[in-house]
Amino acid sequence: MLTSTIAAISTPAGKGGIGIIRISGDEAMPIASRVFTPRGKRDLSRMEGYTACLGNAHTLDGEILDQVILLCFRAPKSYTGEDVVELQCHGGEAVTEAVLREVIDAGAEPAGKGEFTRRAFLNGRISLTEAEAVMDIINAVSVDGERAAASLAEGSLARKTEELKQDLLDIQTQIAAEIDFPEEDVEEADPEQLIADLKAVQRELDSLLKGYDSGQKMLRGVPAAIIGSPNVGKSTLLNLVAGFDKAIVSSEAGTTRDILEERVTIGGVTLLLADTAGIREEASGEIEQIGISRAKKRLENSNLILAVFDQGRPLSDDDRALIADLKDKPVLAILNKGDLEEKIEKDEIYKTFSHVTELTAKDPESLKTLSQAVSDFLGTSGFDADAPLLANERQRGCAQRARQAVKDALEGVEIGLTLDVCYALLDEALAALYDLSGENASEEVINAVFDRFCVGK
Ligand SMILES: Nc1nc2c(ncn2[C@@H]2O[C@H](COP(=O)(O)OP(=O)(O)OP(=O)(O)O)[C@@H](O)[C@H]2O)c(=O)[nH]1
Ligand SMILES: [Mg+2]
Repeated sequence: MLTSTIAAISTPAGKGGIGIIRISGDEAMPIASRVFTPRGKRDLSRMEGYTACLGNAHTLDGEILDQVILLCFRAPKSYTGEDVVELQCHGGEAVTEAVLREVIDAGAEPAGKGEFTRRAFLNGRISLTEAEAVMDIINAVSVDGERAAASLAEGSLARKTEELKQDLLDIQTQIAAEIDFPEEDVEEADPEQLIADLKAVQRELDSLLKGYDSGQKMLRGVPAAIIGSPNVGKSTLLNLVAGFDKAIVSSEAGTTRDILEERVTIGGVTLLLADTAGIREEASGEIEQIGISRAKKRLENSNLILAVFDQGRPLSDDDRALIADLKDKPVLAILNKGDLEEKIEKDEIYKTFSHVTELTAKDPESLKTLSQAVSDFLGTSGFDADAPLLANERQRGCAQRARQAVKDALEGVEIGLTLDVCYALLDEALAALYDLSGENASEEVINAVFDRFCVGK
């Protein structure tokens, strides 16, 4: 299977300046030479790695398709670790597809999902966590998220995992000496030292796990909704964050009906932010009623709810009903219309919600206040994009297993269990870390990882 030569379009579908066809495998260059003719005299079979060549891509019959640049990478110094040829086409999608078809007819196999990256992993070019990071970069929604994914791809998590494995192996060596040569007091393990070492590893794992949630928010964005009674200024708030007049604003109650969604970046985090219909008991008709039930549904699926209230009037029955509904939800309460004379019962809001911010959505200056409040709420203000990060549930599960085993070992030592029990628990922790980096990951795990990829990566 690994010896076949594969090909796919590696640029996203759609219109773009260039389209890249990537070919990887022993036959990459021989196949490319069947559909590519250099401008000048050049022997492609002797082309060196990291060099480029201008020429024409053509059908096997010689009909010219496009002017392309051929890039040559030689094994093992390529993305996959194999010979790789990339053809950069300048025509549109149709041309790129036509060239790929010829490449396939010339002997390449269509690449499966993530197959280039899978080969990179199987050839030892990258660890499983780095492979996963490749996909996280493709899907990252915010700039900080992208930086975090890039740092993963450079191996920050792989290095951290490596360090932790080494620490555990060192501890095991200490213990093994004690188990194997109980008589010799030269090698005796100091229980204080052992406990301190285990605690240090546990702390590292704790901090990895603790960073998981904020990392996820950075990588994937946070589904968020603006909720409130009619006319409190929800749409004005959406427009403030979006930076343009996305939603209709009017002094009429019940303006917004459909859910309006906008991807916005605020306080470094990307929110998938929805403006919703004002929720009230007495809706004016069927359409508003439908809007309200959509708003309620959206509220359930949001990890951040911006609950808006109007400071310029006392709380209404609708406001109070909403407050009761929102009690145990992830709410950042917004007291809007700070420019008006205060008539609202602020205490009730502050009493119910632990995160409250006061602003004036009409005033662009309020964006700063909101940014700060959002990043405080999400706990992302101190996010370090360069720190090692667990990128997905699979990785989190492995780290969790390792942490549990280390914790058990630590407790074992503290209550005086025999050292071989501790040794076995550390074996378990190590196995979890090996799973994390993919060193002994099963076929099933590897397949699951690469199934999430798209073709061409
Ligand atoms: N004084 C003042 N008026 C505001 C502020 N924010 C919004 N408004 C006004 O409040 C009215 C309602 O604003 P919208 O943004 O349409 O309110 P909404 O909550 O989306 O209303 P519905 O879609 O009907 O539920 C408009 O006349 C806005 O100009 C503010 O900060 N101060
Ligand atoms: Mg509205």
